[in-house]
Amino acid sequence: MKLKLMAACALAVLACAAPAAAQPKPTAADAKAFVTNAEAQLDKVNAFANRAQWVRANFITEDTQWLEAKANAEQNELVTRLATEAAKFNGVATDPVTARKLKLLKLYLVSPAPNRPGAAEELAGLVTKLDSTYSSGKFPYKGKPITLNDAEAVMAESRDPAELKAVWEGWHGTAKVMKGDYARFAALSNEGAVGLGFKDTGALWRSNYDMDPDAFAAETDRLWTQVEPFYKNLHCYVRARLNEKYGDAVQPKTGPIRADLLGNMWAQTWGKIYDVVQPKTVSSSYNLDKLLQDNGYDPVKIVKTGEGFYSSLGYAPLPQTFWERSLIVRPKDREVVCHASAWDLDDKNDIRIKMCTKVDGEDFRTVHHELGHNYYQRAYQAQPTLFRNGANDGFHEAIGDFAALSASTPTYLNQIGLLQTVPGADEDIPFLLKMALDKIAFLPFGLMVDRWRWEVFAGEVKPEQYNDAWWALRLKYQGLVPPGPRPADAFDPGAKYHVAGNTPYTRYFLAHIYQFQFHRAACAQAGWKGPLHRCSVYGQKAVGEKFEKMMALGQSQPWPQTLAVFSGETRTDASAVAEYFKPLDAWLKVQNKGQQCGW
Ligand code: X8Z
Ligand code: ZN
Repeated sequence: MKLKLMAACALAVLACAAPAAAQPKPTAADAKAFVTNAEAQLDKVNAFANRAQWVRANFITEDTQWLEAKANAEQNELVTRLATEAAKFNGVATDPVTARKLKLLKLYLVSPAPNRPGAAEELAGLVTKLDSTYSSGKFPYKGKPITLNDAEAVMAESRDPAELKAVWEGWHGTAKVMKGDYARFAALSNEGAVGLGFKDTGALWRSNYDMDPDAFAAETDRLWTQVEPFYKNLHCYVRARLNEKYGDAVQPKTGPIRADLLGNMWAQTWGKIYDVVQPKTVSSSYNLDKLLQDNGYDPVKIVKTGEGFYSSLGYAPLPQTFWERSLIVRPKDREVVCHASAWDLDDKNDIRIKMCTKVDGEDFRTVHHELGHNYYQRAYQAQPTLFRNGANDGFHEAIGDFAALSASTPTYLNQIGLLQTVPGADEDIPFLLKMALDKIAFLPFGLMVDRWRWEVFAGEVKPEQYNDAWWALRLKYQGLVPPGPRPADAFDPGAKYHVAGNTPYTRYFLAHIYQFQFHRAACAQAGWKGPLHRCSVYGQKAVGEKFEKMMALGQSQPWPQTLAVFSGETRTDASAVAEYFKPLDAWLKVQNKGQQCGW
């Protein structure tokens, strides 16, 4: 009995006060040995968990959910135990690499489990179930059940407000079954975060940016202030055009925009309604959706084209196994997680993507986005386990978007034979408007998703307030309202993948700023003298080489130093966003004359 207690104490150092006096003080060498051993254990548990996750995401069944939850629980238990044990080196003067690894160990899990029997299993079970429920969500429409993909196509293409409202409400209704599980999941995740010394799960997430968590929150406020005026100009312009199209009864001239009119289920990108809001005086001579379709592109050809862009920067081709093992098209015969993702199964060369690719401009860009994750994973492969990650998670999301900024230019589309004639400067405004409908419209959404979760994890928003708090933030940041009153049992946050799938979201807000910083730095390196939005670094091997140097560093040092390696800058800075969109902002201000902007 006594022995058993001792063993339990050794595993849970923090919970046991008594044995401390008897133990010799750990040394720096002990700390180094500890992290080396921890990394070996992580490699082992991850190899199994990665496979289980891949299989569940590609074949959602009762059994694969069971297997994934078991693997994730084991991974979670191991990491939580290691992170707890790491505390015994607090105050030990370790070398800087070991010190960083000890810190990263505590930040490794998105949702650590409470350190008590059964908790990791319960948490992992909820995480798998929420993600699977979202991914297999369907609702009846015109007499048959439709998937999110079908619903998204209606949101993008329909211009009938009644139809948009019905489909929007149908999809959002699928999330209400998740509310109870989400509340339980949040409580467990918080208990785990507190066990590791964080205030709550939100504080854990905010601690992963090489600065104090409160300073990071303030940093996101600062960045939002930099871009908010531009978002408001875009909102104002788009609202006026929607009002012209749909009339006062559907979209009033003043106040917020109806969330189902913007071409996207979450109103996070608005590019699909370019036809509704396009400039009246000058039109765009091409439509990327149409170019891809007319030129016989299929999903695999889009991925090959994406690979071609990265090859032009000097990167080695994707391995043969990428093509054999990736999921590129939605299978008809089974449930899968269609939300796009990029995987590294073995930290060697087994990289893959998994997405239900459509042949359109949106997925042309998403393919570049996903491949960016894969090229990053490959670049930092030689780093030790705990450094095999993005400099921060915003970097990971920005790599592929940076590539897509060049790959979206008419110059590039012409170089790869998609576009016959490169339009002149007279088409700058249509081009920039299309880009802003995706990149600028996204910014407040990129911010508000985690503002909501930060409030939930901090206990400021209780389960009965989940939906109202969500819409308060949707209104505050995005200036949006739902198409009609929401039912009392609605759980609209759960209708967004990253909430159901427990993926932090501030990373995308950051990425929407970093990608323009990378782009500006890359164009300067390439000697580009023209406007930023017309620059493409396709084929610029020297740029690729320098970018690779940054990527290869992974998470081995604080991100500001890593940013400096490529761009010479040490801060996140939206001035590159402003520079890229400057001509459009000026144009929007003229269009908005006489309007009462804001909401
Ligand atoms: O989730 C993604 C990627 C996978 S990491 C497709 N994105 C966010 C979203 O879809 O909500 C990319 C941009 C924002
Ligand atoms: Zn991504």
